[in-house]
Amino acid sequence: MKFNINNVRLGLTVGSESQFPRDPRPEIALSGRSNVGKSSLINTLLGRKSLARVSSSPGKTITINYYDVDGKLYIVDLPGYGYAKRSQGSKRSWSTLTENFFVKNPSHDALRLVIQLIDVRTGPTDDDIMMINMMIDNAIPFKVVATKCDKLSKTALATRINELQHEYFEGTDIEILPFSSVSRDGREELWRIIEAAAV
Ligand SMILES: Nc1nc2c(ncn2[C@@H]2O[C@H](COP(=O)(O)OP(=O)(O)OP(=O)(O)O)[C@@H](O)[C@H]2O)c(=O)[nH]1
Ligand SMILES: [Mg+2]
Repeated sequence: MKFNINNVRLGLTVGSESQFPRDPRPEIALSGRSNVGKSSLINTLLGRKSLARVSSSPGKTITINYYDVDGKLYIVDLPGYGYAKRSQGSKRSWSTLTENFFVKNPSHDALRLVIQLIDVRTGPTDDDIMMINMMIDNAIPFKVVATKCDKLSKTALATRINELQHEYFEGTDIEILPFSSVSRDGREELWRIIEAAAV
């Protein structure tokens, strides 16, 4: 499916499970720890500077934001996890809402793909690995994308991606896609993946 990305807007902001959309429109969700670059990736994909809010104070908003792409697709910005300074209560509401997105969501069948972000330099955290295992266990299709690749030189990047691939995903069909919201590297390939998934 192709999309006119001049026709995008924030469609829905969901703060509790009763607000999940019920329409069958395909959804692509962004998952990853706080500050990994989910909102920046959405802005890069959609060619907007500040459609999705890039956090100056990470981990504050605990809502799930649905970006309406051309009336045909939702790109879903999930709240980031693993933000250490968050209060206990706010950590709990993170996990309840996000868990419900995956398990109690009336439009569960609309979820076509989760884009799981990892920081290219840090590599996957324990929480990232937990997310990936949850998606494998529940047969949720996902793609691992390494962000902030502009922070490494070209050769260091190739080495690092190889290293991560071998250390974490050896013997699986999981393939890491390098991405940068600064250089926009990986944008075209990610669009192809989204277009193929959003059928
Ligand atoms: N150099 C570089 N910085 C990036 C990149 N992507 C995001 N950042 C920076 O990383 C910080 C966090 O980016 P966000 O897009 O807000 O991260 P997020 O995952 O949406 O964070 P939460 O909303 O808190 O979950 C910001 O300062 C961004 O400018 C990237 O590809 N390269
Ligand atoms: Mg964000």
